[in-house]
Amino acid sequence: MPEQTLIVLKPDAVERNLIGEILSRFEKSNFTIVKLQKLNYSKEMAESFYSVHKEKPFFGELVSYILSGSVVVAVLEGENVIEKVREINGATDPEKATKGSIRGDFGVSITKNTVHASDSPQSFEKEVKVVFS
Ligand code: FUP
Repeated sequence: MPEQTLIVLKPDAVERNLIGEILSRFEKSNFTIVKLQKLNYSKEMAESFYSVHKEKPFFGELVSYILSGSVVVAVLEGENVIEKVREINGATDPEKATKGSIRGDFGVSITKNTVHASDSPQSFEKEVKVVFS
């Protein structure tokens, strides 16, 4: 059964014209782009999207960063896509991400880490409703 995940190309990716480069990595890994849109989060969307991190010290910074510019959101589909896309993205902190991963190659900092991907089917269901509703 093909699985789906949600990815977000964050403001640092969009500002540096990395949309094509990043999407092509997912396509070359044989994942299908099912939905694709450029948009700006509202404050309500951002707080809901990141609600699992509400109590974390970095929550405010996370929300204000995702509101700082346009993003590209996409639904990707394929075998084991949730786990595979998180491998392609690399570790949360670009300094720890391997070279060849998206965050390893393009990440600026732990906040400006270029890309988001759902970490479970439950997260995907929640996140897709926030960005495609
Ligand atoms: P990930 O699933 O790899 O995106 O990482 P997390 O769910 O752990 O974190 C979500 C977002 O919070 C990350 F994209 C970056 C941000 N973050 C910080 O800004 N500081 C931290 O110490 C940890 C995460």
